[in-house]
Amino acid sequence: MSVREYPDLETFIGDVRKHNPGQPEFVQAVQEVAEDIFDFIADKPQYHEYQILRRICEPDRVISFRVCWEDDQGQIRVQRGWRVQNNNSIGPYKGGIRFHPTVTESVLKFLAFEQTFKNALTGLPMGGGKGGANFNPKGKSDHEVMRFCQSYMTELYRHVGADVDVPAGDIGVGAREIGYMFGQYKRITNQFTGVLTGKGLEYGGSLIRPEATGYGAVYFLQNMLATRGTDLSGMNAVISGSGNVATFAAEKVTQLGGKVLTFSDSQGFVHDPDGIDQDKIDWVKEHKTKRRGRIADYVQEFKNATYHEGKRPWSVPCDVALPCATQNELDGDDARTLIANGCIGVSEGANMPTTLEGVHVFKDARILYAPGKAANAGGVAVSGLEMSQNSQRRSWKEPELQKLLLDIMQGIHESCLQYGQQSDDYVDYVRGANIAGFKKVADAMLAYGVV
Ligand code: NDP
Ligand code: 2IT
Repeated sequence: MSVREYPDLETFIGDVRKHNPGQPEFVQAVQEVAEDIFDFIADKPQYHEYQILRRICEPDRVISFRVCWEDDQGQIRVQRGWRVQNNNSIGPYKGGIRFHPTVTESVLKFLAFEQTFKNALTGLPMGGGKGGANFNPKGKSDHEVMRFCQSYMTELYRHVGADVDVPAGDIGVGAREIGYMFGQYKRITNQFTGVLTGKGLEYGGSLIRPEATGYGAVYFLQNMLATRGTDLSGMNAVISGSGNVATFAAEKVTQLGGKVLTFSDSQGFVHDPDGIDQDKIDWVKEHKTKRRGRIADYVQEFKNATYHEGKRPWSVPCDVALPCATQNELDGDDARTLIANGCIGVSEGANMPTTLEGVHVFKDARILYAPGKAANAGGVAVSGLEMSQNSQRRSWKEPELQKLLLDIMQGIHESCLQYGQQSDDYVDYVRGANIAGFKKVADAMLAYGVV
């Protein structure tokens, strides 16, 4: 028997594509990882013998179910819900829940796959999972969202648990939705356990969880800039999105002396040449998160700003960019535009916001480029700390948590340096993150034999 699973990367990806028809996002995420792993395992027969790469690209299970709910007009609505339990080799499945009309099995499989490596990078004992539904919370009343969340959890509860699978928030799922889902879980099971993270502080949530993803992405950027002897102070930053991750990333950039120039949503982007300071960020948080408005309204409030309907912010000249909205929101042309305009660092708050072509453009240009699985791991890391606090039945203090977040982001940066340093001294953070994450999960899989 040959110890090589596949003769080359193309054959392997072709096989993944064949086995996952109509799932382009999943195939894309696998390809991005496999490009580095193929090379890394070339001289390591144990990984081939146990078919680790092939096995790691097959979720442990994909659960899909019907979610029925009643809208305010008394109409019965039907949505599809999922939970993808990708890999629990190093801990219980862990990862967010996304409610968005664009959610498909492919999107959730790519997210659960990415989550597996990301969670490994944090150094905490968490496997990878992701869930969601093709439900659009926009324009829905609180009661409609509540009924949907309750219905979703009425099926999900049998598949999750504090030591089994611990969901959290993602696009369209914030504190409100987590509250409704936790309430329903508690009601059905009569158990108060750490089955979800991102909870309210009154019922087992952790301090700094809301801030953690955005802050963490900026800490990672600071770590990258430090390798070139510079920092954020005085730098112009372009940020996409205007939700949880984008607004807290903007807050940290501002605190560290940078100037934020843009926010976006699914309709377009705003450019504020005066800079989006803390007061303006607070306005965006209130407007987008609490009142669920459109970013376009920003220009009514702040008159020097301009709104660009249907466009993304990457053409605005900047020193650093933080894509914090969604997958594939930055393509090869956007990457070339950023570089031509002088951008030296990109830190991904979102999951897979850059297309494969964009990733190669960044790497070829030798700029500082951190993939989401490294840069946005701060959120799930603090989720992991929330799990620890729930198990201990204690709440840790903010300074302690702030320090842990800083340390974890620095640790991930070091792992990327360890596996991503190239002969010309360039750090390939994609390669570093892929190999460091893969190695940990793969070695645990080897220890278990064929299961
Ligand atoms: P939110 O729901 O708070 O915000 C999402 C933002 O992205 C909104 O501005 C939204 O605009 C925009 N957006 C959503 N879908 C699209 C789309 N198809 N095209 C353009 N813009 C879009 O989500 P989060 O801030 O939590 O998540 C943002 C990204 O960060 C996601 O990729 C998520 O997976 C990732 N992430 C989140 C973590 C967390 O802890 N929350 C942790 C790690 C990663 P609109 O209002 O118009 O929908
Ligand atoms: O993509 C992500 O890492 C998240 N949405 C957060 C997951 C979590 O379990 O906190």
